[in-house]
Amino acid sequence: MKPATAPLTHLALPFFDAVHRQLATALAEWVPQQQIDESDDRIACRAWVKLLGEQGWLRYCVPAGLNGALGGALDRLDSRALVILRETLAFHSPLADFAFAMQGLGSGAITLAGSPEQQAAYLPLVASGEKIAAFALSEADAGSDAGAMTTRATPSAGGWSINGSKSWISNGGIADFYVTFVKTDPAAGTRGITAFIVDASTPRLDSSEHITVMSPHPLAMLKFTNCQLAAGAQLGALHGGFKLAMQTLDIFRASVAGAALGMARRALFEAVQYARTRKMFGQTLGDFQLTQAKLGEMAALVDAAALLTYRAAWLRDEGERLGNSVRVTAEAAMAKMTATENAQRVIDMALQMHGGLGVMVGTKVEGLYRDIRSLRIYEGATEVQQLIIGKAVLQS
Ligand code: COS
Repeated sequence: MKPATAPLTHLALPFFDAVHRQLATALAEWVPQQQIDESDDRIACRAWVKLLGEQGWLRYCVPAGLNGALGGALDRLDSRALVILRETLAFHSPLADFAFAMQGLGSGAITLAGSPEQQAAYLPLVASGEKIAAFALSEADAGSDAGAMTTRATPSAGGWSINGSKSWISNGGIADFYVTFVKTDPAAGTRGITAFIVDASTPRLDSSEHITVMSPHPLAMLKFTNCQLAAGAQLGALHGGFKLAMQTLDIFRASVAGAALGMARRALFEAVQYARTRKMFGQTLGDFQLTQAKLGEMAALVDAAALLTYRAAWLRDEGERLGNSVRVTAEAAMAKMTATENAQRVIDMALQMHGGLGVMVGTKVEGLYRDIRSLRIYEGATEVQQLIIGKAVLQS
C-alpha cells in the first residue's frame, strides 16, 4: 500500500498565500519522517511539543512581535497557518496535532490581551516548546454554560487568592502554566469573570487527578485551594475574562475544524487505498457502485468542510490585515460544527468499508474513529455551535 501522504491540491484555492503553500508542503514532507512512540500519551505529548518546538513549527502558535522578540514566525497569529498546520498534523498523528494546538489555545489569550511583560515572559517559550500551555475554562458543572463557573478569585494581600476546581483540562498535569478563567464578581454572570496566568508551580494547585479518555491525551482536573497569585498574574481587563475566552475560541474553533478535516482526509485516503486493493466476488471493492457512491459522498463531505474551514480562517486573517477585526464567531462555529460532524461520518463510512479490519484495534481507521469523537464536544459542542449560528442568523 502506498505511504499516506497528505493531499496538497486544495492549497491552490484563493484562500491561501504563498507562505501557506510552502508551510503545508514542508510539513507534509516532515511529519511522516518523525518517529514518536505514542503508547504513553503524556510522554508522547511532551516529546511532540519538544520536537515541534525545536523544528520551528510552534512558531505559528504565537505572533512575531517587535523585531521577532515574541518568537512567532508571522507578524500576527495567522488563522490559515493554524488551520493547515493542524490539518496536516492530524492527517498523520492526532496526538501531534493536539500537542501543537494546545500551545496555541493555551497561549492565545496572552497573545490577545497580555501585557508586554506577560507576552515576553511566556510567548517565546511557548514558541520554542520550552513551556507547555493550557487553557482552563470548563468546570464539572460549567461546560457548555461556561458563564456558570464557580471557581473564585478574591482579592488578597498583593494579589488574588483562588479557590475552586476546573475539569477536563487538556495538558492538565504536564502544562507549565494554565490560562485560567474565574469569577471575580459572582453576581455579575459573564461580566464578572477574569483571566489569570497560573503557573503550574503555584503552591496548592493540584493537577494530579488525571482523566482517562477513549483516545488518550493528557487531561486532568485542577484543584485550587487558597492559591495565591500576584496582581501581575491578571490577564486582560478585570471582569473581561469571558469575552477574552470567547475571542480566543473564535480563533481556535476554526483550527479544530482544520484538525477534523485532516482526520477526514486520512480516512478517505485509507478507504480509497482499501477499495483499490480489496478483492471480493471476483473484483475489487472499488469496482462496486455501492463503494463508488460512498466514496463520492465522503469526498463531498470533506470538501464542504474544507471550504467552510478555510473561509472562517481567511475571514479572520483578512479582518486583521485590514485592521477591522470583524467578529467571525458564526463562521468559526459553522466551520467547527460542519467539519467535526462531517469527519465523524466520513470516518465511520471508511471504517464500515474496512469490515472486520475496521474494528481491529491498531488499524488506522479504528484509531481515527476514537480520535474524532471528542472534537464534536471540546471547544464548544456541536449544540453550542448551533446555538451561536442560530443567534447570529436571528440578529442578521
Ligand atoms: N467575542 C466577543 N464577545 C463575545 C463573544 C465573542 N465571540 N461571544 C460572546 N461575547 C460576549 C457577548 O457579546 C456578551 O457581551 P455583553 O455582556 O457585553 O452583552 C457576553 O459575551 C455574554 O455573551 P452571551 O450572552 O452570548 O453568553 P452566554 O452565557 O449565553 O453563552 C455560549 C454563550 C453558549 C456561546 C458560550 O457560553 C460558549 O461558547 N460556551 C461553550 C464554551 C466552550 O467552548 N467550552 C469549551 C472550553 S475549551 S475545551
